[in-house]
Amino acid sequence: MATIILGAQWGDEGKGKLTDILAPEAQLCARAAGGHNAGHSIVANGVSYSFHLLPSGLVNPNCRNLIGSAVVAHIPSFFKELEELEKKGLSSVHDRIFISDRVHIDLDLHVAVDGLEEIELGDRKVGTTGRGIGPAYSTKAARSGIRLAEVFNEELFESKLRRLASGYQKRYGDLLKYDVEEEINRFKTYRPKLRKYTVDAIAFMKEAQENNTKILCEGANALMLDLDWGSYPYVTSSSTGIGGMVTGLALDIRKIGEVIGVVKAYTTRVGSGAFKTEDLGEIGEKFQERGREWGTSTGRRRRCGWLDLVVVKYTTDVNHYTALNLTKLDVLDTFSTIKIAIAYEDPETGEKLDSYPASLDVLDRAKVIYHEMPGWNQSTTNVKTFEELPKEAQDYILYIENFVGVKIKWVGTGPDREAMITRF
Ligand code: 2SA
Ligand code: MG
Repeated sequence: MATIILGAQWGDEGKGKLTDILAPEAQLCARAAGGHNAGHSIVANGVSYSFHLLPSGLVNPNCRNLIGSAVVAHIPSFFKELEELEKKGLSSVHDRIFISDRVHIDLDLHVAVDGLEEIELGDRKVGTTGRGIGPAYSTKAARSGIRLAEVFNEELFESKLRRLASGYQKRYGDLLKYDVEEEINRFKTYRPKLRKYTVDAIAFMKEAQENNTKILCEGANALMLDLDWGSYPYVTSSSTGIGGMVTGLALDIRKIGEVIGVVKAYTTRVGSGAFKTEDLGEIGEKFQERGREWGTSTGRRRRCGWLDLVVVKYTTDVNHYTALNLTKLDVLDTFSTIKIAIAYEDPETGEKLDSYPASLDVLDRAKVIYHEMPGWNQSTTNVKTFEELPKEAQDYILYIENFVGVKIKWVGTGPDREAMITRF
């Protein structure tokens, strides 16, 4: 059976913590898409581990881990992350990580191009993580990308890489700070080391699913950053929703169990793009400080604002969650009034928009309609049962559940692993 964890906003909802809680039961933990742009930290046995490209099931010594076929893998980061986990004392990481031979390589060339593309966009820049993700997926879509399987054919790899590099060189000239021979040489060292981890992910997943392995599919980024469904063009370049999971891992849809949407009790976003409930004043600052809202991969300060249920409902309609995990409830502990966005309205006609609009113009113009609720003004940190929560906090949870139409199974009440209410 597969349990799927997905981000229901713009990322950093706290997917890592739920993954960590569910990981002890999992025999296999898999990433389907994205690359080392993802980021979360997990605290286990007093040690803090950072994950970017690797699946976080590595913290569980009994869990095998797969980097699925729709991931773009930056090989130096793969080795560096493994090394760091090993240094922190995680056992047998090298024997428990597998990588699909179909992943596309996120090259240092792509990393260099990422920065140049952002400069070219000027004030329309996406605010990427600078990890080469967009260029790597563009190369893949243009059908000139390099798959891991091809890395093992030295001649083919080198000729494809030289061709790619010369294409970008023509476009960017001296602006491109990149030496193709250096990258080719680096791969001479990686090539023999990579063999051991490389698998045919179809056979790997088929075996796992036929044997009823407990699989945890770890979402990266979030649906509002999805290439098809997100707030395009301010998105990442992969499929971050349920569809991307099925495609990236060749999941047997009859063996999908829970699809969990992770929702932060307020909203954050890093990078550019519309954010209707963003608060640039005191409230946003309070979320930022109380919620420790800094990017785990790039250290960027996250933009903050009230919970937007138009967004959460929209991602629910795409991802079809069977349960929700509401996270960081305790960050709201000190507000006397709490606001929730429940609709967008056309300011001229006063008409309610049906859903999150596809057009940036419509989105920009839209007026946000808020529902106000009384805050609870007391600490909920480390509360472990729903009944122990103040009445106003219970009402907040029930309001969200009712609005979205999906049960909130878990509620996060603090950074500790134990600070989680499991309702049923
Ligand atoms: P990219 O680099 O091409 O994927 O960037 C495109 C957009 O996607 C956003 N994005 C993210 N948003 C939130 N968290 C992400 N991961 C790291 C984290 C980010 C960090 O967990 O903290 O450390 O800054 C992530 N990755 C991509 C990005 O901001 C662009 O808006
Ligand atoms: Mg993150």
